[in-house]
Amino acid sequence: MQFRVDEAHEKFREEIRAFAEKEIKPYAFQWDRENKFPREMITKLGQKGWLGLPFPKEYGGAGMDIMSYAIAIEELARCDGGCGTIVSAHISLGSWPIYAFGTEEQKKKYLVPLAKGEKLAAFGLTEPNAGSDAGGTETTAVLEGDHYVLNGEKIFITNGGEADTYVIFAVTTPGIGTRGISAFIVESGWEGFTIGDHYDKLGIRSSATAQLLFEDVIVPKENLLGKEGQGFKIAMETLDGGRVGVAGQALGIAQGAYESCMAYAKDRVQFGKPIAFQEAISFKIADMATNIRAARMLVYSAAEMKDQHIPQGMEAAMAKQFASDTALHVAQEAVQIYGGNGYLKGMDVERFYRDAKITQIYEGTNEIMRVVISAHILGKPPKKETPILASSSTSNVTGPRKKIVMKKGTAQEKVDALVENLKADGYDFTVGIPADTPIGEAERVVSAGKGIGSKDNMKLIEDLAAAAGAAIGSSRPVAETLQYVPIERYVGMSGQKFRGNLYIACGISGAIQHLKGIIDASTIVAINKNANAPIFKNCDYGIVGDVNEILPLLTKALDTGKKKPAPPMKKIKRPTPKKEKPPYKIMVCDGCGYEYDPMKGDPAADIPPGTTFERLPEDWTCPDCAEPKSNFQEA
Ligand code: COS
Repeated sequence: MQFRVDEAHEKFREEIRAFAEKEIKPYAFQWDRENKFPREMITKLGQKGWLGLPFPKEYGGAGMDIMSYAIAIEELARCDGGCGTIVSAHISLGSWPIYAFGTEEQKKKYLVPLAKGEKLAAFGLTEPNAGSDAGGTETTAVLEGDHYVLNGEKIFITNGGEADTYVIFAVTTPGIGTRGISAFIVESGWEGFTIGDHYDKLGIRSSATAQLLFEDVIVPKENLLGKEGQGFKIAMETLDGGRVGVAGQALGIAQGAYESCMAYAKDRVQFGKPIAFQEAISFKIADMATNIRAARMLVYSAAEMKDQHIPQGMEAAMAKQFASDTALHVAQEAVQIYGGNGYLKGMDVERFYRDAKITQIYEGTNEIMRVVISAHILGKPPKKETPILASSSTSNVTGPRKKIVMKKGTAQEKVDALVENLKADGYDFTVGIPADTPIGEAERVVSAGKGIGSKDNMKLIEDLAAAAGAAIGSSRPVAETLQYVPIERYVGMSGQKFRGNLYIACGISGAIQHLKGIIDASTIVAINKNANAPIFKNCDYGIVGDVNEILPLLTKALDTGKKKPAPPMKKIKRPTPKKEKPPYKIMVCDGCGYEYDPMKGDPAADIPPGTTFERLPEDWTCPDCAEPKSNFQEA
């Protein structure tokens, strides 16, 4: 294995370190505290050409190597982990796949402004049901003539809401697993593409992370990146390369924390000498330095391999895993060396400690890194031959649900249909519970999300709760940020869990953190004007409509005057899950009974795995008896 960092690289380090010391370090505390995206600093980085650092000059880049890129991310993160994240996601995740897989037209149109720093990029792979198991993608792109129609949701997207260009992964051929996923270039501002929740994070708070929502977004055919079905490989190869960036970021965080605590340890005197010279501390420093050096070797050697076009998937995973573990350990020890001072807000080691944690989690958890590394060493574990059904529309966070969503008809018709269904399920609206019943004990809850709008509209929730005989709940932002209800009324993963029968979610989009709090509800009703809101995939009954219009009608329909006290709660039974049918047709040869398997294709006839029956060439014949394609019947 070769390894070198030459003078030119060290000169470049000096340059970018000087930039980070001047443009990042003084502001990092404020950006962290205010969760503020450093737009001005990013513009300056772009003007220096560093947002296109590893791309060729002909595409607007700086034409530098991957080693310089790793050094750049390290130096930015040495002052602020979040800034490392922004740039690494822009270069490695958002821009690189366009460079590596884009057509000449796509590169000219999208890569050039990204590399010049005129635009910012993001990468949309993760979904509620597709995190480490990226093959579980549920976002769909359906080809209709000269365009695809994109529908779905992406979560935890770095640069989400700040970026202009997004590389998005979606299923184009359902039912065939990873081979049915394709990649697309999507622009911000396209109709139906909206930014959902911005996350309030533990660390890397200067970087923006948001949810992306796609509702019937028209994506021109020419924005398909690579070929149809190539998306998973594009994602995997992008992540393989991108891990050099995260590893560099982790290394920078470790370096920053190390330098800071060393300076403190030399200055702080206890028992008559600087604590740096107390053995307990000097040994910590020795261990930190050793681990940082080992991490640096791993990061730079993976970068060098990439520069020399040597496959580096395993080495990048090793670098990411080791450097991120080092970052967290070093930052933790740095806080320890600072003692009580290190526990205070405003101390850089406190921020480094929080920033470090994410590097063990994102762009592939360290557990996945070990899967990648061991698969390189041992080969892939054997897989079952059964077709992988893409976790289709039936999979959701809240378990099996009826998903009867009323989109058409007048508001009154939708409300009438909902009330009829609820009564048929056994709900008695002549009885009720007090509005302030603790969420964990309530049989029914009417809950408000951000979609409720202004505080005055809480009257709509109060009226509906009274008419439905329910307690009042809310999503987290409504209780915590907007403070429309007391904090103990907030339902969700980190709030109160609803275990009763009926949950009516009003203006709640259905972030996974909220849905985890209502998993045990017998019946979930969703009312939201965004037909694509994730809550609809997680509800039994849904009304697509404006809360201002629907809630008064529903209140009127459920109002039975003064409620009798509800009897002790009896749990209403939930629907049982339906058996999943393969999402493709099962086609069988009339002549010999051979069943065509899209997961296998027909290698002898050069038909690749992942080809559905419909896409087989018309002159294709049965591999067993040579009957023509037209003699196949649906089983
Ligand atoms: N480069 C190129 N192709 C790859 C690849 C890689 N690194 N890893 C897998 N592939 C290909 C395989 O060769 C296989 O191709 P064929 O269908 O032609 O055989 C296909 O992709 C599916 O591979 P596999 O069956 O190994 O996929 P799995 O679903 O088992 O996933 C892991 C493998 C776990 C490695 C993958 O899902 C992964 O990396 N997950 C983490 C995702 C991640 O980092 N998420 C973080 C959010 S994004 S910021």
